[in-house]
Amino acid sequence: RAKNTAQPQSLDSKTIKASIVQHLHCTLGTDENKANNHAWWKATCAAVQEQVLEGLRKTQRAHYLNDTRAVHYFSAEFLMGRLMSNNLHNLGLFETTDQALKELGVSLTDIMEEEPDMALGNGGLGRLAACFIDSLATMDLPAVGYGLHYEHGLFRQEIKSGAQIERPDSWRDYGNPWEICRPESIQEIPLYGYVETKYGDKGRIQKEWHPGTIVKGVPWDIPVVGYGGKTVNVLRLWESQASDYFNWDVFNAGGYVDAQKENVQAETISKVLYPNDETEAGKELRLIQQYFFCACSLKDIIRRYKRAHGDNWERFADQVVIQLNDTHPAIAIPELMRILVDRAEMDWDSAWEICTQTFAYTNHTLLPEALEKWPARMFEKILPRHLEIIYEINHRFLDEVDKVWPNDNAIKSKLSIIEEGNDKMVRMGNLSVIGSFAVNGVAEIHSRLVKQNLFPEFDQLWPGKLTNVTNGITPRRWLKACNPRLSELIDSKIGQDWPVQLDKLQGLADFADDAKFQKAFMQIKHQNKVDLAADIKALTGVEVDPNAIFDVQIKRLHEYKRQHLNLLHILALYRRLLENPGYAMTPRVFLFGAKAAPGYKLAKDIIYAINKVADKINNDPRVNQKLKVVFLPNYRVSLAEKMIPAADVSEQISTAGKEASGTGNMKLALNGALTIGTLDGANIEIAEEVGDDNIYIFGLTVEEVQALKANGYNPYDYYYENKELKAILDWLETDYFTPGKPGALASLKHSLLDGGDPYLVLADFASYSDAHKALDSAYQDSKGWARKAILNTARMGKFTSDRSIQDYVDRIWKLSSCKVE
Ligand code: 26R
Repeated sequence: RAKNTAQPQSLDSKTIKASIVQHLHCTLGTDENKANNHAWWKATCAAVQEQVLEGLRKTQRAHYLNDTRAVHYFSAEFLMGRLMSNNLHNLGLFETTDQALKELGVSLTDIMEEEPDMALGNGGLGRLAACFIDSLATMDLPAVGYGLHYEHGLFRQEIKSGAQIERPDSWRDYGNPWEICRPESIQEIPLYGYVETKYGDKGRIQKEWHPGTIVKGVPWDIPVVGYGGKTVNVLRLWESQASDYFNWDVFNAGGYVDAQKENVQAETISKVLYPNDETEAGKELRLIQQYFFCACSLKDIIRRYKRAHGDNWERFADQVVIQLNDTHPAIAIPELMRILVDRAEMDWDSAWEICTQTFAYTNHTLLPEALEKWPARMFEKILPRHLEIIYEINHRFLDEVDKVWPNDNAIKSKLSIIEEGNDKMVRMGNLSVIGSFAVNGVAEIHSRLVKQNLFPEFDQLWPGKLTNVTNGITPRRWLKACNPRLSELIDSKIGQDWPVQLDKLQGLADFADDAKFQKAFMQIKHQNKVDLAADIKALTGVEVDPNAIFDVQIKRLHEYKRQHLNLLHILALYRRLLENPGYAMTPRVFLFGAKAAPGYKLAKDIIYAINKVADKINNDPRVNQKLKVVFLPNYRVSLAEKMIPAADVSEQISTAGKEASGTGNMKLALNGALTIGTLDGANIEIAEEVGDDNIYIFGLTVEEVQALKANGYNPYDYYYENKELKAILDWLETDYFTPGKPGALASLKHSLLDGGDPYLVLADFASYSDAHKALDSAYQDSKGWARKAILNTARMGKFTSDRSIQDYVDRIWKLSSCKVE
């Protein structure tokens, strides 16, 4: 487990106060009397940023002087959320700044609400990247995050008459105080065009790519402050701009207006984050985005390497490791080959040796529709030289395959980077496995399935290359910063170093049966629920009782995550209450937060159904003392930070085998919520840690899912056999929830019956309902529940992202830490 003794440093409140006021005057051009919360927020950011930049300078100097090996985390997404609270906590300046602002008559909590979320990611994969760079800095590891500087992050969700509407997210409209533009590190990136074959001396064939256009990559650096404030790494995000150089001719020919058209095209590249989660769309612009940020980042890495090592490539793989966050940056593999072979004129084998010692790849999903494939023809148009290189990589690889499985064409076509057919496709997963020295899944079960189902032959070909690194979350953001009440209670019992030694939470287990501690723990939960209830009222107008069980499902909307299973169970409770007003149940508030991909019809239908059912139930006086349903719009990191500390129950109910890991499951359990979940992803490891008495597991296992599907699953069997289930599904076809619009919720029923219920919602319904009954009666025993909740918090040590990062360091990256100062 990670060893880290970082302790926050301190600075006095007078100094901070002076700095904030100074920035209010000289950076914001306003004063204490005129400033609104937004101005106070910006002035405070500027004051904090001074400390951050001091750390950044020292860190960069230390890394340079020590010529450190570094990890480069390539990711199309970084879901950073807000940075103010995080930076203050990591610098150890939270209390002092709170005090300084109080003396100025300003509330820190209020001004923190001014900060827009940096929503440069879709969900799990993007947030994982953000937790990882926090841990890397905290553990004093040399690391750079590389990604795209999207002008618009994930869309803002509004709910109009129950339906999702997407609005653009403009997080930088009023400036981002944390980022620094680095024009001195601009890169130029070629695209399109054709390849010329030349015959050089000694008969050597030289390839020259004549690009059709060139775009400029402008780097923006976001400092990443480690806990304790010593190491400050950077997240470098690339923005696309038109290259002046390329527009020169058009411009001189009097084409000022045409030149502006070129600008628009170039600037489109980093304009917007694709909002698809787990469904590949094969859009040209997305491939260009991927190449653009990988090419910029590689040039940046090579420039830095050459500054220390000149033209000698021998030490490149000793100094540089690149982690590919899914296949989105896999194009970096042929790009590095192109640089080495075409530009550095290295022989193929030496270049390939360097490549395959540099890259490592993380797989985040097994869903077939999420596995990236690009039409070879599209590839040829945008990146003609890269397609040639991929063919060459593939040719040499298939020769190796032939040595192991002679003349086996079936295996060759399965392992080939190219999927043959009318429209040839480039399989980015295969390219990633072939071009990397390590491949990992993100939870034990997921990694087992990667080996057994996704890449079994690769596992045979290269034993040991496929491995597991279970995901984690940063306890700084997901406990210390978001749940200050609980953090203080924990400090008082086990000391203050748990944020960097999360195993120490085990010490809380000693108090799991202590009546006083139970009371304090549950009172904090109650206070957090009171706060959330106020937010719910303000955001939706719905009143909820903090004495009810707060049951939370927060994650992207997807059939495999089964928000509709949750909804069917809510309908069952509603029906039971209508049929039997005395039906024994603890009052319950079901809370949802979820964005649907804009093109995912059924996901949007599920959001609509949740909202319509919520409307009906919340306004039905026969049940609304016992049952409430709330869909909180625009789920995002900053909303998660409010919901998680207030949750009693965590819904982790994906079909077994489909959720690679999940990380929300870890955040909720860490904050004392009990999981109701399937044996899927990291739920399995959470159950191992907390113990069977402290989690509600239900449903089919991976093996049972496979068996049921193999035997021919028929959802109608469950429909006709379970009267309650039938009544609920039929209810959806009436106009009970959508007066005057019968059938408005029917698509849900149809997907579960005629649609074949691909995620086995009906098969798991009865077991899910039973688990909820067990959970409800457990809640009746308040001491018993308090004990379970405390043990959840106490036993989450394994899931700190510091442990994940230590696993990567030991097993994949082989990095050493570098102390700053
Ligand atoms: C190809 C494109 C459309 C696309 C595919 C998949 C875009 C985005 C994704 C998101 C996937 C890769 C993702 O976020 N996966 C999640 O990764 C988390 C971190 O490892 C896991 O916890 C979670 O289980 C998994 O769904």
